[in-house]
Amino acid sequence: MQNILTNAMDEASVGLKPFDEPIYITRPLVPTLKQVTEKLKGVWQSKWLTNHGDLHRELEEKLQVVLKVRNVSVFNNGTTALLTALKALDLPQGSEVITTPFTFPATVHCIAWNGLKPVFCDIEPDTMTIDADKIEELVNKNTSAILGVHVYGLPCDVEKIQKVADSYNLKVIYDAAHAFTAEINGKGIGNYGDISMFSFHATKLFHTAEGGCLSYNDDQYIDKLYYLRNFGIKNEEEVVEIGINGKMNEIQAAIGLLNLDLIGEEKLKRKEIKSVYIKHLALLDGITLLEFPKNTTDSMGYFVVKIDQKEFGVSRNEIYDSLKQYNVFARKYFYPLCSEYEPYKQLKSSSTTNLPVANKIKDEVLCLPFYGGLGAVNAGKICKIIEYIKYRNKISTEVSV
Ligand code: T4K
Repeated sequence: MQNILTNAMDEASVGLKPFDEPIYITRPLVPTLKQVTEKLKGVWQSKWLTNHGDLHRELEEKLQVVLKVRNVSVFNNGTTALLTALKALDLPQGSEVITTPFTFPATVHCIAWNGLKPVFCDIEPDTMTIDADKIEELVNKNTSAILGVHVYGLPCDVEKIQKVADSYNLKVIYDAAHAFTAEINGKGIGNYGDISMFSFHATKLFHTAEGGCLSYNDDQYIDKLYYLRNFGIKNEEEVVEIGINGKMNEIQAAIGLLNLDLIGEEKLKRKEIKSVYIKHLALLDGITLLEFPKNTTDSMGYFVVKIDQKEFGVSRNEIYDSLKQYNVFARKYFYPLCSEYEPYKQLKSSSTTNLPVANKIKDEVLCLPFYGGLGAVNAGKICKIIEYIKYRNKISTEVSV
């Protein structure tokens, strides 16, 4: 078996050796230290480090334009932002929020931390977002809201979801952590639902090291969110809400303002990497590439493939493990499903019969390294490694039969 491999397509003949440095799923955009120091001069002079400083305000104003939304409230991270969004909606304690199991734990934890009950709905096979056609059957008299996730930046079926919500008087919240600058027909994704949350974590295309924001059209949330984000304090003598400390500090805001200037170029670099991945991987049987619907824009946060083990010959897990041997650290976002986590696995809606699509897809998805600094050449090399993994398996299967 070894001989056949060596003669036909061994690692050396295709120029494959592990990367010298680990290749991670992403690397954060960073402005130069000089730029950061320059930007922080005013902060140091004023000694105003947090609590709604000038840079915090400037970032909110700029984000309204970039995200094409009416209102933006920035937070110290996306999770606090989402927690606060749910709090602001005043949903009845113990009521049910229909959501997706195919997401980062924060989405579902925010529901539970608010004293609400998550109810899992299956996902749609192509976009992997909550299946809008399956929401209605989960609605009952205790349902108060729907929390959709624009996973990998792929928009949920926002129109259908709104229709169900309107029929049953439900609130709609979107976790748009992955969807910075995503649009539907030219409209900023943060305009849909009652409130949307964006994450500005270091692993996101646009980041403030840690951070996040809420976007919303209804002005009634401006003051409410302002108070909730700052312990409920209205003024020195009045506390009007059961608030939290969700404030973004000036150092985070400074990084954000500088990064806003960098994301255009970063997106172009990612576009090139995306086209290299597509060119090579589209040729391999058993790999499905994610397609963004025509009327939507890719926010360039993730590059995701789905592996059909039967067709590809190798499972997603084997590819993931084999890539590690080449110093490539792909990620299985989102495996396992949130419905399989200890705190949620007993829920009725966590049953595999309720979530057949999500349970299939969780074993198929693989997020490949995707960031400008990766470069087209390295992206090509990752494709070659994947191709080699497939080929190696094919040869060994042929030899063993
Ligand atoms: N909703 C959704 C749908 C989300 O995906 C997230 C976060 C949230 C809500 C919550 O938003 P935040 O509260 O975080 O704002 C990462 C991120 O930590 C997390 O923010 C993100 N989703 C999730 C999808 O990915 P991990 O556990 O995979 O991160 P970690 O530390 O393994 O980092 C991944 C790779 O990134 C590392 O291997 C190397 C690279 N990296 C990471 C950091 C932190 C760097 O190069 N530099 C860095 O500073 O969760």
